[in-house]
Formats: sequence, C-alpha cells, structure tokens
Amino acid sequence: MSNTERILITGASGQLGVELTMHLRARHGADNVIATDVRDNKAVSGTGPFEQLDVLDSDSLAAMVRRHRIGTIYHLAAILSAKGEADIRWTWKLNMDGLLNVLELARDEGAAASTRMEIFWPSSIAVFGPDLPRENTPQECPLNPTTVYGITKLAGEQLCAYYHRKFGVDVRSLRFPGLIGNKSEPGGGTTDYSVDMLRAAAAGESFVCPVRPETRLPMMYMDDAVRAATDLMDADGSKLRVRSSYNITAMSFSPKELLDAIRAHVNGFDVAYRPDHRAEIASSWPDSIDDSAARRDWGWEPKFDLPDMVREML
Ligand code: AKB
Repeated sequence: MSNTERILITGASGQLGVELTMHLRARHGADNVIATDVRDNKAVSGTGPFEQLDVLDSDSLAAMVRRHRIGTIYHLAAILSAKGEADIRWTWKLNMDGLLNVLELARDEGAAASTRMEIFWPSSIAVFGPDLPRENTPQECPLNPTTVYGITKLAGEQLCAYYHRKFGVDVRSLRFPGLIGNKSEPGGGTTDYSVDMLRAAAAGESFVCPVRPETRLPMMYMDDAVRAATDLMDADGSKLRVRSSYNITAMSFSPKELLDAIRAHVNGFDVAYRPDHRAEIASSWPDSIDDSAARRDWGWEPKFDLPDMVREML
C-alpha cells in the first residue's frame, strides 16, 4: 500500500468499526488505517492512529483526508433502527449529512487528484418494509421502510447510485442483516437482542427478549461481515452491477431458534419474552433475503451458519 492509499474509518468505535479496523490494520499495517469517531474506544485507539472526528464537520473531514493522504473511506458512523425512532431529526441529520459530506469529498478529491477515492457505506435490511415477500426477499423490489433509520438507508442508497452515475464516485454498499460479534458492543439496533442473548447465556444470566419468539430475521457473524465489506472493496468495479446496495445474508433465525442453539451449549439458559417497539420493527423486516446478485457479481459466500456462530460467540 502506498501512502496515497491510506484508509480512514468513521464510526470506528462502533460494533462493526472495531472489528473492521482490527482486520484492516492486520492486513495493511496499523499506521495505514486511521480510525475516527466522536468517542474513543481503546480497542481502536490502543492499536493504531485514532482521531476524534464528527462526520458532520465537513472541513475537519476534508483536512483529515488530505493530511493522511486517504484513498479509501469506510463510512460507518450512523444511528441504528431502534435508537433512531427516539430522535427522528437527529437520525436524519447524522445519517444523511454524514454520507453527503463523504460523497461530496470523494467527488472533489476525484476531480482534483489523478486517483479516485473509494468509499464503502453500509446499508441495511431496514430498507425493506412489510409489503414484501418475507422469504427470499429479492434484490430489486418496492422499498417501503418503516423506520426513520430505514428511510435514511434507502435515501442513502439512492445518493450512492446518483454520485456513482453522475460523478463517477466509486462508492460500494451492502445491505447488512443483523451483525453478531463478541469484540465490541452493538448499540441501538433491533437485531442487537441476539448479541445480548448470547452475552447473557455466556455470563450465566437469564434474558428478557424484546422481540417475539417466532420472528425470524437475516443475520451474519462479524467475520463474514468484515470479509463481505473488504471483498466488495477488492472486487473489480466493472463487474458491479448494483450501485445502490447489494443484498447479503448468512443465516436466518428467530429468538426461539437462537435459544435452542444456545441450549445445545448452556444447560438451563432461561429466556422470557417481553416484546416492545423493537418487536414491531423486527416484524416489518424480511425473514430471509436473496443475495444471488452479490454471489454472481463478486463471489459472495458466507462461512458461518447458526451453530458455527453460536459456538464462536460462546
Ligand atoms: C439494526 O438492527 O438497526 C441494524 C440493522 C439491521 O441495520 N443491526
């Protein structure tokens, strides 16, 4: 990697950010991966360069990109589905203006420099609404999200496609399902119940689940999520036919199915169900999604299923 190709990660202290930062540092060298966030997390600030950055501050973002000679941005900073419902205006502002700042910067840098900047931006299964086939939800379908988070992801997908089409910005995106990992805390998502249930089981505690026992959702173990993001960024751009965001998935399960899988390892683990607003969000999302476009265009294939994931987590 040359020093004009350093990587910048926004939202690096978050659930995906921590694991992606660790992976990219192992691959490219710690000094070539600049982790940024509004809050410090020792898992990233203790393992390489960390700078405090608010993605709404476009001048600081641009200065940082020029100072570190950044060639690739993984723009992860966002508010997730469950938390987003508590502050609509803030969720819209952070999720949309943050992405717009990154896309505008990539457009300006692309016009000024001989090499183009590359952007990764995560979308989500939250773009889907309850009007769709719940099984094997297709890549192309009417999108009617039920949360402000889902609305920002849908608008963001369209912005990505627009900046690619109109200005040639090389922005690539995945519709992540629920992500499950054990190196960093999730925060504010509907699918976080799965990580919380696994943590309770590992700690020998009981668990109160906010999602109904039979509601199935698409999910993915963090190693697969990190590999999906980096494989997409490594892919030949001319083969990428989806410039909004690719469906990807690895497994689907309900809280009841997760409980059964945990009980194969932890005897007597106890779960009570107390559905709240997260249950409504969860039941508006697909059971499973069709990721054949990602498999076709850049060879996506998950490695972890439900039993593998539970074994790794516990
Ligand atoms: C959430 O639950 O909000 C996220 C997501 C599926 O985008 N994990």
